[in-house]
Amino acid sequence: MFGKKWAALAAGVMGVTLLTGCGGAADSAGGGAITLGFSQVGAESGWRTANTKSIQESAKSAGIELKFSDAQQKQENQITAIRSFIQQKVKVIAFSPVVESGWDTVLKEAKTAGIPVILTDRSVDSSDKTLYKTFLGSDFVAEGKKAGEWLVKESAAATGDVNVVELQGSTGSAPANDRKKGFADAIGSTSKIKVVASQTGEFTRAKGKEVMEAFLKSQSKIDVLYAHNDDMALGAIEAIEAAGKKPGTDIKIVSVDAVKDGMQALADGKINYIVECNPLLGPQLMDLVKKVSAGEEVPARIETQETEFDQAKAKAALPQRQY
Ligand code: GYE
Repeated sequence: MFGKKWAALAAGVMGVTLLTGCGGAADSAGGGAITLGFSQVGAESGWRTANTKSIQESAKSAGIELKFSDAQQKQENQITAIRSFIQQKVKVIAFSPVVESGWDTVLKEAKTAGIPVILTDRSVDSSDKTLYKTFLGSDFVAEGKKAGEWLVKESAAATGDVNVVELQGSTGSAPANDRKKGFADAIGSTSKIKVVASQTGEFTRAKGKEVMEAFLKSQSKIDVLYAHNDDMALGAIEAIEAAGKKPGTDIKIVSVDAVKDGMQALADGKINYIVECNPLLGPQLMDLVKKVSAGEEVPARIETQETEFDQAKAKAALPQRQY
């Protein structure tokens, strides 16, 4: 009953074998898996770990051959990785830029080599928009604004000054620049809300803890901590507790990301509000890689869908949280 089908299938397989057997050059130029060179920022946070996993898993299920490189927070490592991808003649290059500035030269090299570039998660400040095909990621200004708007509401009844300390992300990165700006814009018209200290915590727990310890020593009154990501907030919580204060009560905390550990601290009452930033960009990225390598047009900007969490919403969402 299946005889004919099997015969046809076998012939097909043989055909493919024959084609690949005598057409090596044609194979590497056209057929075969798409190769994607991806340069990641590093492994600084829970967000980043979830992002890396999403990219690796979705490349696998999309049948895309992934060349993954970890820049360990250094722009020069990313530039080296991109140059090596160009040399290896990958089909598409994607990367999440550590900082916003200084990309024009290497992006021009990719363009000259005819390799399309996709920016994921973070953008660059190049004025020449033809240097990359699209930018897939969040609106970080909007995230900072949501954090600020929450604080304005939260402080509505306050009669005196509301003193805020800010833990910024990695210096020069798009999320640090934009989350600072969005927050400042939102609290701008409320003069009682004052950012009394602002310093980088490099998006890590260890640095968040260290800088918060310094804030607690140098500031006589801290009402609120605004952390540009959950990991820094989690480090700061340790510092606050070690100083004999109650995070979430004595010092209110608002952060960005909504990774599992952050959501747990929110559900436990140690954080007060989290603005979500979605790291699961892999499936959308692989879709774009396929389109771009087929020469199809793609939108210049693709924004991630996100929400916000208060303590009750975090409790409800935690059991299904993937990362
Ligand atoms: O919020 C932070 C990570 O670029 C959106 O980088 C990303 C940020 C994220 O280290 O946790």
